[in-house]
Amino acid sequence: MTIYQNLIAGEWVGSDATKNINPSDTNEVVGLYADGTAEDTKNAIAAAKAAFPAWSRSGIWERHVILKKAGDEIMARKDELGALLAREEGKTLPEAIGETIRASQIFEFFAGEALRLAGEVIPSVRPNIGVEITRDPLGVIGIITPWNFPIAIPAWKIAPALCYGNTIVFKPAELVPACSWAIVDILHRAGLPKGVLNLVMGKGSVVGQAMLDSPDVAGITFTGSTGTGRRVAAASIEHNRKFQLEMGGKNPMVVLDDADLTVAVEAAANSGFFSTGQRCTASSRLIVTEGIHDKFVAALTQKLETLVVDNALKPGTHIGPVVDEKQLKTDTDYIEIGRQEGAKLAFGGELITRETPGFYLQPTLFTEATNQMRISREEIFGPVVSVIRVKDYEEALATANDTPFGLSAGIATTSLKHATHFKRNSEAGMVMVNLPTAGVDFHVPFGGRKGSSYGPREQGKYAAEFYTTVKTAYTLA
Ligand code: UN1
Repeated sequence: MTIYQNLIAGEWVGSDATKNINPSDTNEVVGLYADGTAEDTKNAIAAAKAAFPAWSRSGIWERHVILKKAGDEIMARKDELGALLAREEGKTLPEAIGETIRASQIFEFFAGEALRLAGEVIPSVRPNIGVEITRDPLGVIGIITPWNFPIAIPAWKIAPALCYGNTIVFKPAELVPACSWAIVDILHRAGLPKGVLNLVMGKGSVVGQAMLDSPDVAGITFTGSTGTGRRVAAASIEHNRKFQLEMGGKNPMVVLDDADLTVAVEAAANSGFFSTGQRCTASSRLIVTEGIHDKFVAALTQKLETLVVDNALKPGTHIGPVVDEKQLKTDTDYIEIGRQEGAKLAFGGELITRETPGFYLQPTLFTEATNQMRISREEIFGPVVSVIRVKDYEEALATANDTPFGLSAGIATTSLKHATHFKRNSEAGMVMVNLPTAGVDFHVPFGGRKGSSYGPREQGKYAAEFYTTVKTAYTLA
């Protein structure tokens, strides 16, 4: 079997490899992907550092052309790359193709942004002096991405990093190297100069650690677990390095008595269970007022009965497998915890077998949960959702905000008053009215508050906040 290698200083290197396994069919090896070492990582950082002066001064047209070519090729290959994504991560083929399209759109967006770089010219408070405010790139950016969005998250970190003139050392999640390899191959062939984008696949404890330890990495952008995020933060402060973290969520969706029941059930089913609940924007707490509670639970349960859990590539599958055995164990452990805490298992909770051996779990719904239970406070990252009954809107809002996280929050209501109040008072970075908490646009800011995020927002033109540093220049005229 071919080994998909790391790209360091414009050369494909590496002979030791790890198997990339399909979670829908664990007999299938998606491919062999290089296992980078600390030495590889150091070489990649050195290459990125050497490539920075020229790339940071490259013309914006060159950046535009390369980003645009990448966006176009990803779109042209959306079905093939989508299938690869579904095979390595386990989300359904339509979801995977949708994510691939999103990655393409992100490259197209930043291809455009490259042509719109601008600064400000401001008169000084002193006579005969002009002030210019510009944005400089940071330098070498370390990119560390999670397994749940194998193509979109790499795209939304790589595209702005390049657009604003940075060079990159990129470490994708060990579970999903295939889409990352494909993006890097596309950008390499699109004409990126040597060393501008380096790919080091491998273990977090080896490759990630070498990135954290390097004084030559000027910024790290990380999406993943809260624990690793804290390590990135501590190591980055040590090196006076800029860092951006996107971590967990325990996103609430409030359902009020006046909600349109169909809208509420669709939004809850989508954000709780699609992508197997493996999204940091998933709603895992459904906070439902008394008057609609029983009707809502009955309708949601009915909906869950119709959802097909099966091989991600099979037409008709709504929910693919859990990503791997470790995550499956976390999910089933939490289901046990929920039972012991006294929540009522209203649907699911069981492992299922399908034609192909994989990590299949029923969508699982707990009712009669409280907001203090561990299943309501800790991020599970699986298809496990709890329903919390509340008296009225005020209690719903307070419960929604009573969480260590603050990424996304939703409300299902037909009341303008409550929708408006919720948008103003929700302590989350993103608020959704009559929409799922997950599934965001690619051209507007993404990020959260409290324990969910740290540093500037990602995506859209707000991405410049992280990927550049501001310079103020004074000139005596
Ligand atoms: C989405 O909900 O469309 O890891 C995106 C995650 C997020 C991305 C969610 N960073 O789930």
